[in-house]
Amino acid sequence: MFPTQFAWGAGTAAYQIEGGWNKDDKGPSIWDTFCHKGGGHVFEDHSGDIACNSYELWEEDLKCILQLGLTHYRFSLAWSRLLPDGTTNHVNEKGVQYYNKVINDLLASNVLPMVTLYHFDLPQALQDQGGWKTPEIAGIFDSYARFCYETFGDRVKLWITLNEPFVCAKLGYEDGIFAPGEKQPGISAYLVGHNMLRAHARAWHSYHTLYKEKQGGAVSLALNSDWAEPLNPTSSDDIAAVKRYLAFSIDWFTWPVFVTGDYPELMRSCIEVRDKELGYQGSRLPRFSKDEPSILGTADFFSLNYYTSRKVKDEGGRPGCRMRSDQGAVGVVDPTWPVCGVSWHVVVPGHLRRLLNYIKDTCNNPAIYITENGFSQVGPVDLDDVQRCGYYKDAIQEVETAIKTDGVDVRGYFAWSLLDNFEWADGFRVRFGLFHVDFTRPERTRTIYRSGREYASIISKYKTQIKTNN
Ligand code: GBH
Repeated sequence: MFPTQFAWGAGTAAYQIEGGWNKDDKGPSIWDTFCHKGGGHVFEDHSGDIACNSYELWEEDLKCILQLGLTHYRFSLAWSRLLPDGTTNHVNEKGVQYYNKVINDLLASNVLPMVTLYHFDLPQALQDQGGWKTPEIAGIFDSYARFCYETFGDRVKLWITLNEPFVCAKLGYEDGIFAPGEKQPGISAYLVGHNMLRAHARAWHSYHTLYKEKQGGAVSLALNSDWAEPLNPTSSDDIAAVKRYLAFSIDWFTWPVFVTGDYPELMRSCIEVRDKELGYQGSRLPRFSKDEPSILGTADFFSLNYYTSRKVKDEGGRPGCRMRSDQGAVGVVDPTWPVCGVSWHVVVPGHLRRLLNYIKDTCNNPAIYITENGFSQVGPVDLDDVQRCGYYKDAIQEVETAIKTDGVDVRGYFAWSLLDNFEWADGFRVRFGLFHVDFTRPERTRTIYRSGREYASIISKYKTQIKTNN
């Protein structure tokens, strides 16, 4: 039994579904650039130019949402569709109209919007000025956020400022496999993470000073993390490595926002040891300035994206200047864990419950929305995706146990994703949808998977229970 008012949702992100990459007045984003430069950065040089064409087919998406019986829908705004050069100097009214229609249609259908301001698609014009590596980006993001609160906040009450700063920083600047594709290991990711936290905090403070009273909504940022366990549970080195692994993934962002207002000491000390060895004067991990608005306390709820798990082994003495060497730990896949779809994705349902408890224990028992959790399919399309059905059932069961048995304050569950879509560097090869999308047809026909029907029936069972209890 789930609490009354539990949010049952599904999510998408603008670049992954909208298409219309240069329709009307939209400006390019770093993902447009990254895909268009070709060279195999993205599987078979796929791009989100058309994707699910949700920019033109929103009403088809709405039908899917209604078919599932969702209470909430999470989607993101394409910053450069609203503000083509990233600044409020120029507003694209067509973009405003598009999102107004999405929001109004949802509300008219009794579905509540959860809106992400930023899901990986920085306006290219801002990237050209240094993007997330420059301190100025925090103020620019804040202006964009205020514009969105002002324009949509009379109707949107759940806001996510940034999706997964960890992924933006690490995949975009450490590994270079996501846009903007920069590979400056051991340096830029820390800077990018830092400016993302500053940007988020500015936008949270703006909401609370200027809009909270009038609009009554809540603002957070979406954090992702693997669950981690020691490779050898009797090795104290591996146990210590797990602590470092978590310090460099989830704690990196939760400590500043929920715990101390600063990075985990463990993370700082690991990096500083290596700084000295490498002859750096200061630290590569920036410090928060006392003259800026505080980072601590800038989340009205916890937004968690969870997919997978790793076994962690110590590799303490590894030389070099990389996040991995700073951390002295590496996560590996346990060969006995079932893989779902793509190779990074091993599924251990009980680990969602453990991660929820970890957040409860380390972040002062926050209200938690699971804003992403899902399972993919690769290879031939199989609408009868029994395995994914099972994974959804198990995951949701673990959430229920975390609530009932462990007292974790979970307020909602959002499946990822509503639709098969552009899965970033994996292109259209990896399908996370509850609905299949036929990318070979101009209509981009949506067809429900068995897992979509399974999810719909879980939601409808919940709704019946709520009715009978009232
Ligand atoms: C989410 O990130 C994103 O928010 C969402 O947009 C995306 O569709 C969803 O994941 C599914 O991937 O082995 O180097 O290829 C979750 C974090 C980051 C996990 C990329 C998988 C692949 C790493 N994901 N990572 S790699």
